[in-house]
Amino acid sequence: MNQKADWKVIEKLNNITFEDITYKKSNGVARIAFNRPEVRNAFRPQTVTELYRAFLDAREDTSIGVVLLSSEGPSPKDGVYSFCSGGDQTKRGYQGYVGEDGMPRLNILEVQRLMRFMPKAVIAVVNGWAVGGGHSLHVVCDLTLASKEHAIFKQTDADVTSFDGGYGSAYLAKMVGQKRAREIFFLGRNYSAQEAYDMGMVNAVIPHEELEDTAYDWAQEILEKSPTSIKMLKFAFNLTDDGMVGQQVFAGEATRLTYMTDEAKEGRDAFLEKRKPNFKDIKWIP
Ligand code: S0N
Repeated sequence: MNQKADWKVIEKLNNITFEDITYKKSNGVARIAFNRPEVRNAFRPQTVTELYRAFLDAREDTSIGVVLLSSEGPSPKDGVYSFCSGGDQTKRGYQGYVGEDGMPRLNILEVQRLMRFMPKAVIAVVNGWAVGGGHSLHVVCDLTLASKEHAIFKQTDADVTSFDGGYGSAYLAKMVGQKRAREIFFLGRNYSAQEAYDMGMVNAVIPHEELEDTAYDWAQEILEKSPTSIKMLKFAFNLTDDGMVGQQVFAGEATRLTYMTDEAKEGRDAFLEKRKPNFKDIKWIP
């Protein structure tokens, strides 16, 4: 593989100038990275707004098939690498994380849903601490690659009373099993990349220096596959865990595929021409 990346940096989208994240694209791959290394890439409301905007752009861009969720670093203060340390606790108010508009929000959950339901593969590139809400984000990603030397997985939600009872915990349990998931949350220990791999929540442990290039290679490998297959497979994998919403997302795509048939064209045209539809030439294929 090893197709060289030719990144095009996107500094702003519409009225949002990216400060808390970096966003760039190359050959079908979008890379969205936390950029607050001095606070272990904790997300404040502004970070979440920027994340949402970038993910939305990646979803809408038909040239993009894979999104890498990564981070910048290490910290200029102490040289420590961090993927993300979750919600910025200095911004946590009485009812949520409070941004410039003074409104308390938990809108990282909207980012989680965007990642979960976007018809493209999302890969977590965990180059350091993945903690709290940062841990949850890696869980929501379709795949996770982890730095052999620097990745550390840890759940502090029960330490700071800010817990993810959704995908971050329940979906994690589907991945690593109930006992392990409860251990991760109830004890809040540190787990290395290898331990996370052995538990089944990491796809590969990669030498730190090769992590970003490897993630790009994995993305290129996925991009060689059929886009519709990747989309339908992602929604199929999601379906059983997402209840009626999972069915809705999967079924919407079935409707879209049906739109592409002569049968659907006849149904629409008959209505527009104010006549009865004629489906008699359509075969009832077993
Ligand atoms: C990441 C940890 C383990 C790193 O430890 P280390 O290496 O010893 O560094 P520190 O000295 O602790 O930190 C360096 C500097 O960074 C600041 N900082 C780190 N994390 C945060 C943070 N989350 N918020 C604000 N600042 C942070 C430190 O204060 C320090 O600054 P200085 O240099 O000025 O002293 C360790 O840092 C750690 O444990 N961090 C806290 C992790 C945590 O508890 N995160 C919150 C957990 N909860 C959530 O994220 C939930 C968020 C949420 O919105 C949500 C809500 C409902 C449902 C779902 C979610 C969801 O997101 O999933």
